[in-house]
Formats: sequence, C-alpha cells, structure tokens
Amino acid sequence: MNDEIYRAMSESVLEGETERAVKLANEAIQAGIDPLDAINLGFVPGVDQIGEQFSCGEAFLPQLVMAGETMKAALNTLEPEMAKQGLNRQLLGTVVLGTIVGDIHDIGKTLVGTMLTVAGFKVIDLGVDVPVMTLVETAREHQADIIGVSALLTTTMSNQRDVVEALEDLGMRPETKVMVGGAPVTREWAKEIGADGYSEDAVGAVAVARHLVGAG
Ligand code: B1M
Repeated sequence: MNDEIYRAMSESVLEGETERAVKLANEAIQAGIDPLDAINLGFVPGVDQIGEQFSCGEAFLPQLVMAGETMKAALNTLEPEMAKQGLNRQLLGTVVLGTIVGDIHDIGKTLVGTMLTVAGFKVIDLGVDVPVMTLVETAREHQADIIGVSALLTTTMSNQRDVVEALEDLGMRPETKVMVGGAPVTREWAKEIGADGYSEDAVGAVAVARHLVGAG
C-alpha cells in the first residue's frame, strides 16, 4: 500500500534531493506510517543503491555525500516521532555509543542510538571518529553497562578489537559489555574479538542490549 511513497523516498536519497526527502518523511508521519518502516523500506534502499553504484564506479564521492546528507535529513525529521513512542519507558541501562576512530559514517550508528533511547536506554552518543580511550573513559565516568561501537569500513573494523582489549587492560571486564555493529561487521568477527554482542541492524541492537543488561 505504501510502496509508492517508499519508492519516492529511495529515489530522493539516490538523487540527493534533501528537501524532497524531508517532505516525504513528513508525509509519512502524517499518514501514520511507522517511522522505522519509512527508514528501512523507504530511505535505506536508496542509500544501499548509491553505495553499490559507488563501489562499481557508477557513482562518485559527491553523490555519496549528498545521499548521506539526504538520509540524515530524513532521519532527523523522523526521529522526534520515534522518540515519542519511547516516552515513559523505564531506564534499562546506560550505553556509550560511537563510530570508531578513523570512521566518519554516522547514519546507522545514530539510528541505533535512537532505537536504544526509544527502548529505554540512556545513550551517550560520542559521535564519529571516536578514539578508543574516549569510549572507555566515558564508560567509566558514567558507569555505563555497554559500549556500542560502530564501524562501516573494513579498515576501521579492527579498531573495535582495541576497545575490548583496553577494557580488559583496565580491569573493566566483564562488567562493561561491548556491542559491535556496522555493515562489514559479522557475528564471527564479534566472537573473534571477544565482544559480548553483535547485531546486524538497529532493531536487533535493542534486543542484544536488553539481553546484555539482563532485561530480555
Ligand atoms: Co562510505 N563507504 N565512505 N560514505 N558509505 C561505504 C560504507 C561503502 C561500503 C560504499 C561502497 O563502496 N559500496 C564503502 C566501504 C568499503 C569497505 O570498507 N568495505 C565506503 C567507502 C569506501 C567510503 C570512503 C572511504 C570513500 C572515499 O572517501 N573514497 C569514505 C570513508 C570516510 C571515513 O569514514 N573515513 C566514505 C565516506 C562516506 C560519506 C561521508 C560520503 C557518507 C557517510 C555520511 C554519513 O554517515 N554522515 C558515506 C555513505 C553514505 C556510505 C554508504 C553508501 C551508506 C552508509 C549508510 O549510511 N547506510 C555505504 C554503503 C552501504 O552501506 N550500503 C558506504 C545506511 C545505514 C542505516 O546503514 O550504516 O550499515 P548502516 O547501519 C546499520 C547496520 O550496519 C547496523 O544498524 C544500522 C541500522 O540498521 N549498525 C549497527 C550500524 N552500527 C551499529 C552498531 C551496533 C549495532 C548495529 O552496535 C553498537
């Protein structure tokens, strides 16, 4: 039923049409479409497609940048609606979140943060290109239950391991759990580096985080 709006959303990202994406996001809210469906069925297919075009040389960096900006504008529009759904939830725990050092991709990480907040976690989002020790020290300062580390590049994935190792060196394990994610990250990788949790997407990240704090 909503196929047409989803297709338009995907196209707006593909074409880097920020204003159109924001308009479509608002239309979706008005039509009572679940914001998460708008993201996953509408905007994400567009960003995936531009990523594929980029990897085979059919699209170039400026188009990737525009697609990213468009996706972010759409997310910013949908976020307040998602936050509303999480009002009055009981606090489940604290998560320190960031995209690992060397990596500036923030769309997926931000979505994970929003979903965790909606589910009832206090999320301290440190942004992108976050040094390992900033994650660890912030977790210590706030007595966080979980450090969530996102990586979108095969070259930055390895830095996720450093987070686990730093926590071990500082005697903060096993109390401080580590959850990893991001497009190139796999369950096998998470296991190999000794992370406690892995999720393929933002919805799954909530289930994993709940499990890690013993709430589900
Ligand atoms: Co970049 N980029 N990019 N990029 N970019 C990818 C990742 C790439 C796969 C594109 C490609 O070639 N097909 C490729 C990586 C190749 C590789 O290493 N395997 C790539 C490259 C090469 C690069 C540059 C090196 C390009 C260059 O400069 N030559 C450069 C790197 C810069 C850097 O970080 N140092 C670069 C730059 C950029 C932009 C800045 C232009 C822009 C980012 C804008 C922004 O984030 N503000 C960008 C974009 C948009 C992409 C693609 C197209 C889309 C990423 C995205 O936002 N996806 C991407 C191709 C792709 O993934 N399809 C690509 C949508 C988002 C909702 O999904 O982030 O996967 P995702 O998050 C998901 C899950 O992964 C998971 O849940 C999220 C929601 O469901 N998840 C977690 C994420 N984090 C999690 C954490 C968790 C749990 C789950 O727990 C803590």
